[in-house]
Amino acid sequence: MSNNVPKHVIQEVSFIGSYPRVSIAPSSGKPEIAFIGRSNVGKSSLINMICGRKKLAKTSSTPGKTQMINLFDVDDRWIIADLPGYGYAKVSKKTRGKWSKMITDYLLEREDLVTVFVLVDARVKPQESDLEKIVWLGQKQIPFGIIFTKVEKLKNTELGNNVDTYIAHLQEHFDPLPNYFITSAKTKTGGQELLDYIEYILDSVN
Ligand SMILES: Nc1nc2c(ncn2[C@@H]2O[C@H](COP(=O)(O)OP(=O)(O)OP(=O)(O)O)[C@@H](O)[C@H]2O)c(=O)[nH]1
Ligand SMILES: [Mg+2]
Repeated sequence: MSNNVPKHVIQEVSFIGSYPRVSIAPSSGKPEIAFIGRSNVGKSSLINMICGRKKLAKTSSTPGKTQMINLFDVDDRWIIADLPGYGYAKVSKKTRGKWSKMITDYLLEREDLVTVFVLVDARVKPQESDLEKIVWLGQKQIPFGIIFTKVEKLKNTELGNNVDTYIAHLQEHFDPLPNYFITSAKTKTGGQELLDYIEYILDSVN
C-alpha cells in the first residue's frame, strides 16, 4: 500500500448485546459483517485483534465459548457479529442443532449482513463441514471471504502448501475464487489487510 493512503484503524467499539435468535437481534441499519467457522478456530480472537482490544469478544481454549449472536458497534459505522462455532462434537446433538440453526437463520435472514468471513484453521486439511458451509454460501449468493487462522503455527512452506490445497478445492466450485486472508491473532498478522478489505466492502455498499 502507498504511504499516502491512511491505514484503516478501528477507534471505538462497543458491545451491543448477545441474542439467541436473529429474529430478536436489533437492527441498526448499519452494514454488518459476520465471522463464522468451526468451534475454536479463532473467531473471537480475530475480532479482538482487528479491534485492538484484548477482551472485547470472549475467547477460550475450550471450544464452544461463543453461544449466541454477539453484536458490536464499530465506530458508529458498521457492526461485527461474532457467532457460535459449528461442528463441535463434544456438545450434545441438540445443542449442535440449536447453534447450527442460529447460524443458518442468521445468514439467511439478517438484512444488514454485507459479508461473512469463514474462518478456517490453516493447520488442517480442508474440513467437510467448512467446505459444505462455503459451497452453501455460494449457492445462497451470500458474499463471503475466507480467513486462514493460527498461521504462526506453520512454517512458510507448510502454510503455502495448505493454502494451495484449499484453493484447489475451492476452484472446483468457484470462479472467480473468493478473497482470502492469512492471519494470526497471536502474532497480530494480517489484520491490516483484512481491515482494508472491510473498508473496501463498506465503501461499496454506501
Ligand atoms: N496459536 C494460536 N492460537 C489462537 C489464535 N487465535 C486463537 N487462538 C486460540 O484458539 C482458541 C480459541 O479461540 P477463540 O477465539 O475463542 O475461538 P472461537 O472460534 O471464537 O471459538 P468458539 O467461540 O468456541 O466457537 C483460544 O485458545 C485462542 O487463544 C492464533 O492466531 N494462534
Ligand atoms: Mg468465539
